[in-house]
Amino acid sequence: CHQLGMKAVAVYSKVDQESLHVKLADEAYCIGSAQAQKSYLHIPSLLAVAKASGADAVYPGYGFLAENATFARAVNNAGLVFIGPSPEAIENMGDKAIARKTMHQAGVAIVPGTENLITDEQEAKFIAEKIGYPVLIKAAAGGGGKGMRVVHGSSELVKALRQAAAEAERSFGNSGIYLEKYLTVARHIEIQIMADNFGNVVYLGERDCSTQRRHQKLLEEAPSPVMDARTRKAMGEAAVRAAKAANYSGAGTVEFIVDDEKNFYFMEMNTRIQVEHPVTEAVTGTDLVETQFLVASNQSLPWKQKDIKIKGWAIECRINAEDIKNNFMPCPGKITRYKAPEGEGIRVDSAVYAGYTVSPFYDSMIAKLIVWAPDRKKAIVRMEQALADFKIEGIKTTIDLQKKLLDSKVFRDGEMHTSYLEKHLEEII
Ligand code: MV4
Repeated sequence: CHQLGMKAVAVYSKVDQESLHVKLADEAYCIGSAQAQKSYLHIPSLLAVAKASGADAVYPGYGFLAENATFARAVNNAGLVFIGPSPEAIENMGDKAIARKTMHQAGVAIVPGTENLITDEQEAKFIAEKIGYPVLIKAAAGGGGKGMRVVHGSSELVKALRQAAAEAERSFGNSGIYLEKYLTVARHIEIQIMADNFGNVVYLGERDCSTQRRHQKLLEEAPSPVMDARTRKAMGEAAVRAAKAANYSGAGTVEFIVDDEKNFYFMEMNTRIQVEHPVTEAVTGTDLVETQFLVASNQSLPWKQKDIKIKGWAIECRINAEDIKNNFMPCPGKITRYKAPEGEGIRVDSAVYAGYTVSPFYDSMIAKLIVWAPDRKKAIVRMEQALADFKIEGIKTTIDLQKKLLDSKVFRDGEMHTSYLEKHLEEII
């Protein structure tokens, strides 16, 4: 905001009074208690602050209400600008079964599976036989791995369908489920796109997010070690078709699952800026958040597709307040020492400082360490040095885990795939 000459108004809950975003903003308002339902998720309080402060626009970031169509609609109806896509685009991409159908119709490859929501168990059984086991049951209202269930053979299918539907109903209030072939040795590669309000869409290359544990990303890199120029163009153009089919505006990410022959299939679209966006900024020389603001103020995109060039290599390590030795349990507490690494090609995005107390109420991510270097080898060395220079005391963090991941043969060889850590994490830590 300050870079664009704008004033920034922050909101915070009672336990976040000492947060960095509160200190950095021009004005800050307390909107309620620690429990997110009573503060960060409470739409009337947020709108009241927007009105009282005279704000023109609302920036949702990547948490809480960032992909909530009801919130986007409420912001627009209050005469403010929601910095993000339209409520309709958020809604249509939020239903993963609708998104799948939209993408298929737009000519984007989808994983073989059911065309519609499952209504008939015998038909589901027939489709599962046809595509071959293992298959994956996904919830229409899920996403990010929530509500997924693997089925290894036809004898398990009917029971799994019933359980999955019941669980989806309980978790999301929507029992809709669908089937896909489960690709076990595959990569999670996502394409960053940016669209303006005039139908222009560009892609900004890919991020490889295959290093995950229980659907939590640990480390991301750009470009992907398995990418080549031809596949990048094909995936980028598919992502642009996806965005156009969704009438999309703003920053978005199209997630693909990519098999070992570089066949790629649409998984879902995230309708927000993502945690790992800095690796894309680093290799494209762009400021995606600034561009979100420009697009929201009805300016056209500052680049054409030919202006986007991928240069060098970037890696992000997520630093979480967690105890790796205790099943990644969140580890809140007071930070007694905090020294972030600095130097050429090093970026730290963080909300904490020495003396800050990490509360147990929210996500455990406390910092993101991003490095850039001319090639992958140099980026890994730079990240190792930066991790060695990152000193956080008083709480347990994922810094040591990140050192071990970087040192692992599978990562060094660029061969991490989505199911790898489910089986081999214990060997690394
Ligand atoms: C898949 C898949 C393989 N086959 N779908 C996970 C998050 C959500 N975006 C979809 N996800 C996946 N969907 C099919 N048909 C693999 C993933 C996946 C994954 C699966 C198991 C363990 C770790 C994973 C990490 C990333 C993606």
